[in-house]
Amino acid sequence: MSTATALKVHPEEAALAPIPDAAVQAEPELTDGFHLVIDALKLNGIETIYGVPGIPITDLGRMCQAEGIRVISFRHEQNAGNAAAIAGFLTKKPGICLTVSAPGFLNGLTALANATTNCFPMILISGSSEREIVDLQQGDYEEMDQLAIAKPLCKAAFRVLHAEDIGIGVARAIRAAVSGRPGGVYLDLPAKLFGQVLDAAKGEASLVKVIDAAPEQIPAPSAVKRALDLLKSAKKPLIILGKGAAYAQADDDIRELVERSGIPYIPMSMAKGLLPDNHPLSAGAARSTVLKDSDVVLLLGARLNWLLSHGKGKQWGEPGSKKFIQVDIEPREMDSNVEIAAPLVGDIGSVVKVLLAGIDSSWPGVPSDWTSTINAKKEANISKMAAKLGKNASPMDFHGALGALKQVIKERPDAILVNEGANTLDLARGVIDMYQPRKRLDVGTWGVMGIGMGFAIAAAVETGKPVLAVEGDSAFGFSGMEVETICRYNLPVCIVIFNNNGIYRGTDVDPTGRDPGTTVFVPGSRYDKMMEAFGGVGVNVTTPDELKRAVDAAMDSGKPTLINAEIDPEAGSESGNIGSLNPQSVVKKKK
Ligand code: ADP
Ligand code: TPW
Ligand code: MG
Repeated sequence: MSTATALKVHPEEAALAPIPDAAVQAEPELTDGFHLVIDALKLNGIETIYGVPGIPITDLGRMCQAEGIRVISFRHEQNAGNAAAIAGFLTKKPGICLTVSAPGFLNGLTALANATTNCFPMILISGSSEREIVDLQQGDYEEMDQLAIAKPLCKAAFRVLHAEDIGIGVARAIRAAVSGRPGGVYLDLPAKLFGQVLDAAKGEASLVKVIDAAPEQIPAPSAVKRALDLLKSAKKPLIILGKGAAYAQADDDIRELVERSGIPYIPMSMAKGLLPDNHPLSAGAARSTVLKDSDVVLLLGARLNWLLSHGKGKQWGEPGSKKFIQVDIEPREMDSNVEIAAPLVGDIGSVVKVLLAGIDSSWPGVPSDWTSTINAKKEANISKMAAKLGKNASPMDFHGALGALKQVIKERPDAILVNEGANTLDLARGVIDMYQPRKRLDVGTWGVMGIGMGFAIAAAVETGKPVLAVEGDSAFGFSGMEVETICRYNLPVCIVIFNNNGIYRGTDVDPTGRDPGTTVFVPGSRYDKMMEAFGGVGVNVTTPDELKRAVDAAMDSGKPTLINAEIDPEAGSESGNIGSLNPQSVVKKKK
């Protein structure tokens, strides 16, 4: 029995005179809801919780800490939730976010929904008010029907009403989060549950250790044959690696599949580094060519959503010119946007293994005119880009600053790069090469701003590696208060703010002259001072050389650092690379 369950409670302790020793011996050992939650999490290998304390979970956090679970306390639940979500992505174990009721729960909910959208396994555990009062809407403290609200925004939502069901509740939440397509799960724990007392032996027996939480799923041989036949028939094959492939942690087999088949590949943003970006078969620098001209495309853990233009349209060349093989754990992903000629439903680790078995002596290889077309395009694009990156000008533009950061990651390939913003995101994704799997963490499927500090904190906590967070000045503002958290836990996080005085650009004006333009911030802001306020290191830089020196110093020291990089306010473009998604008014305003 763990120390947590070995709690001795005498129901009338306070009212009684000292109890003779013999009577204490006879008392049954008791446990309660608090201890059972902690024991259930520990039994299932949960080592870290991200959250914000308050009624009714303050003591739960304290007791978790006392019991050896690491508790990282944040300044806002959304950041704690984002931390939990990315912890799930990095470890394949559900990341846990712990919040108070109604407002804290709602603050965490955006992160839960984002985790579900991105297929990150996460459990949001929120305390809640008394069921009887909530259901009659009698105005309890932080009253809200949280279970009903969470349900449409996550994979599964559960509530535990009886302490003896905590074990099952936690087990269900874990299995729902990590099995099949991973995602967010909500677990509702009403305040009353924590104080419910139970015989300790009965409590311990009620705990459930989840066995094989994400079972292997192997596709049928006929589906594998269909896919291999199609792949072998290709004249211009292409592999697209998505973040599902990064999540699967089948790194060696994925690399083997690419190298043995000789098929060129492009990585989606968070799949960068699965194979190093300077790999000879990377077609990242010839992306538009390969999307347009390929004939058979193998999707490995990547959805044909907006990020791939839904698999159709101009970007994909002539209609009907393409056949898709899709590997995904979620059967309903097949044919979601276009016809999938060869669906391979299973977990990526298992599927890649069976595909590899089929890349044998019968494998025809990849026609050399396809690879040489790609290589020519790549070389042209890479040398065009190199010219932009070498400038050491002041004021800096994005490319100048990114040239310096590209070099940092090249020299420190095990550092984790967190990235959000518009221009800051789109340009960094293209410029900064990644060399190792799961080292690039960004805004993902929704393009959501605000993941920065939560992701950076969890990346440092979960991996112990140095983190470089490259943040647009607007993007940073969504989670910026967590610099205090970074200092408090003394995490090796170096934040670089690309400070161009605003969203996209720092040049907007209010045509009436009354207020600042809607996309601009205080000119010349010094975000570095924020870090200094909490004992971290703040640096202001104006050239790429200064930037490189400051980042190197931060990474060498491991000290929490924020570098305010002054970027030309004129340098960016509206919405970065996705300006075309912006609706434009066609109506001229009447005078
Ligand atoms: P990207 O944004 O990088 O293109 P997406 O998030 O669109 O990636 O797609 C990831 C896909 O990977 C999802 O459809 C998800 O179901 C799938 N997936 C996640 N984990 C696994 C796994 N272990 N095996 C197979 N597919 C997975
Ligand atoms: C939760 C809309 C997309 S990008 C962005 C916003 C506000 C900020 C861009 O400015 P930044 O980058 O970060 O300074 P840069 O380099 O171009 O100047 N709210 C949420 N998510 C999104 N995506 C938005 C708003 C948006
Ligand atoms: Mg900006």
